[in-house]
Amino acid sequence: MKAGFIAIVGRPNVGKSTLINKLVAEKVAIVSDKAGTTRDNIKGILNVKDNQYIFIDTPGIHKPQHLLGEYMTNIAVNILKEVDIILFLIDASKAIGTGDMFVMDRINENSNKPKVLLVNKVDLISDKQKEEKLKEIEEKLGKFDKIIFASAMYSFGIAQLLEALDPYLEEGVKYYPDDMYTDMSTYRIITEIVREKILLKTRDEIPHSVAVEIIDVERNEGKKDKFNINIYVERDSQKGIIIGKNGKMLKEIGMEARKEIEDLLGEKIYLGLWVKVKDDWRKKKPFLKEMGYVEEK
Ligand SMILES: Nc1nc2c(ncn2[C@@H]2O[C@H](COP(=O)(O)OP(=O)(O)OP(=O)(O)O)[C@@H](O)[C@H]2O)c(=O)[nH]1
Ligand SMILES: [Mg+2]
Repeated sequence: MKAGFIAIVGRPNVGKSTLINKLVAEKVAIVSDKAGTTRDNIKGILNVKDNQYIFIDTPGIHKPQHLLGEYMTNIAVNILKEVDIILFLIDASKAIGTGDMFVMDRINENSNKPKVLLVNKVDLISDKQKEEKLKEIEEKLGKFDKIIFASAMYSFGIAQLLEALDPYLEEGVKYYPDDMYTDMSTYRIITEIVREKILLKTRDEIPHSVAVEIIDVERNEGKKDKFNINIYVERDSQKGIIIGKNGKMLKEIGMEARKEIEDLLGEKIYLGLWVKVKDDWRKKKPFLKEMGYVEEK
């Protein structure tokens, strides 16, 4: 038996959540094209023969602009101190920039554990660009214990990644039962599914201004359960956009989310979505706490 905790870190939008979902072959983390999608540390557990890989997806590390951003970056940075292996993701299709170097600095400050660099989105670059990328990595980021080229989206490089991590797992331990693949509760996954549908349909500030909470579940004998869910935004104008003309947008969000939640639960449900305004909630600690976005000490 061997096991290890592996933090998947990197700047926003490099594909961390896409990778963890591919690794555990389940959707544990939501994915979108908007930077800042993930707000929690999320475990994805993979058992291969006698190896247990415990991956931790993290929010993109960035220079925060408000309390929510601070929470997101802090939990991603703090987990660096606790894991056995650091898996640092960069985007192959973009030049290595200050955002990546900012993450590298946080890694070096907080961990002396093995560091594996995963160059993701290689489907977007040529073989020649791969060679150039290696030089750029050495110049801007320095040395790594291993470097892997992969495409989380196309499941390319996954086997090589598991092989690269194998020597760094700790002998003689196992932390989770075989059938457990995440630490996310079903309710948390449900609110994240709703948030994902909103992220995929909105732009500018809206994706960042949305929080989702389950208010209650009405259970009636012989009828479908009804999940009442609040969607919080920061201003009235955002509420209008999410509801849409004649409620069209909210209806679409509801339909898409409901289908996915039904697949997850294996039963039909009603979904009641309610849009509420909480002015500037991303800057307000009590509300962040209510949403679970405050670090437990
Ligand atoms: N072409 C390509 N796109 C990818 C790949 N992996 C992820 N993406 C896309 O990149 C975008 C961001 O993916 P996420 O997995 O949400 O990125 P993340 O690093 O978790 O982002 P944050 O949670 O915001 O930090 C999405 O549009 C993905 O579909 C890949 O291997 N190739
Ligand atoms: Mg993510």
